[in-house]
Amino acid sequence: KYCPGLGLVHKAFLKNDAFLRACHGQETNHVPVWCMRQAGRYLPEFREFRAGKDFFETCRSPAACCELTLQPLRRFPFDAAIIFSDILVIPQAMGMDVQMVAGKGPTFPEPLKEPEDLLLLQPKVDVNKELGYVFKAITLTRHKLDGKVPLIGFTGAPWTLMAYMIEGGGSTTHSKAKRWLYRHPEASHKLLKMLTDVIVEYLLGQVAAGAQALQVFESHAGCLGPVEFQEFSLPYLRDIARKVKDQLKESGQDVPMIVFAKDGHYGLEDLSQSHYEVVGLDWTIDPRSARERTGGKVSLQGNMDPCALYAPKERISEIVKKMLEGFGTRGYIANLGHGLYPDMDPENVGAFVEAVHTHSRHLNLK
Ligand code: 1CP
Repeated sequence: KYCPGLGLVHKAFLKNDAFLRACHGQETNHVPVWCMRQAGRYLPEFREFRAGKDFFETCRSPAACCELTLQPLRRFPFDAAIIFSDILVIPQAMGMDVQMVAGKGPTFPEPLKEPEDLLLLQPKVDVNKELGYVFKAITLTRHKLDGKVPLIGFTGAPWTLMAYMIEGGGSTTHSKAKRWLYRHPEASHKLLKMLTDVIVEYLLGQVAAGAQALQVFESHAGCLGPVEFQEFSLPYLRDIARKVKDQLKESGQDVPMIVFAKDGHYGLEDLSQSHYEVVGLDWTIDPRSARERTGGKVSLQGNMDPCALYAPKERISEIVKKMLEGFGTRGYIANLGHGLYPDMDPENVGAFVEAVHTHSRHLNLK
């Protein structure tokens, strides 16, 4: 297979394909595991590397992104790497200013306020020009990984990105963004469509650069209800998967896609029929009921409460065992129900990974 920027790559070069096999529901010796935010502030080497550097400057440096992606893999036997970047690089590529403010998180000095503001966005984004730095980071990281584990690329989903672009940062209610859904439904769809177009190109660019799986983060599904989800989130999630897959099929590529709609399990049945191989779950759903509701149609990923990592190691091991028994070891990727927090003990992250590997090997022998 030829990928631009990658030269000749071959599947056989992958030394650990457990994650990709699990995405496709195939048997594995152990359940693969990775963590959302596995590159992050809970690691002293991350804090040291990032110290004094602007967050989005770091995102724009392929060498820095590569280093930060690899850091957690030097410590733990994770079964996948996720490229270090952020979902908010897309609003930036569309012409918006986004800054990372210490203690506050991502901030848009000039968020979208009214539908007229859509005219301020780039109508046609050249992803190679605006986001080529992410593609370079992916290619470099893929080379440096040398087939150790697969590399996951990612994007924010349209509704989640729209919410940030209107709220101007994090929010508990998302009332400014939801105001658009109820007051300006047409403009909302226009924005969601613009985002979808960029996202499709962005994901295809990530695959061309070497990403071996793709995760779509609908982090703000939880502030929508089932009706709004049906209208403003699901159709775009489907569109993204279908368009990316159609394009990849043409070049004979098969790249599994994961959809993670946090707090959106009211939509679980629909998500399991949205052309994604894997549905990611937060911790508010029981593994067995998630399996039932998705009818064995997809692989599942998740969903230990991140806060369980504050428990003593023996307790983590018990929680993991129960989770594995609930999901079963086939078509399953262990993860947390959301990202790691900065105050988590790296040792407990290691205990989590080890528990997944040990218990799942054991369960597979039964
Ligand atoms: O200085 C720092 O280190 C800031 C912390 C940080 C990090 C490590 C931010 C700010 N982003 C990231 C990297 C990041 N972001 C990754 C790296 C890969 C990995 O997982 O190891 C990923 C996948 C993201 C994706 C992301 N960014 C999401 C989706 C996942 C989720 O958490 O739901 C979201 C919502 C963001 C926005 C964002 N970026 C950063 C923060 C603190 C936030 C959340 C802000 C908020 O809503 O309050």
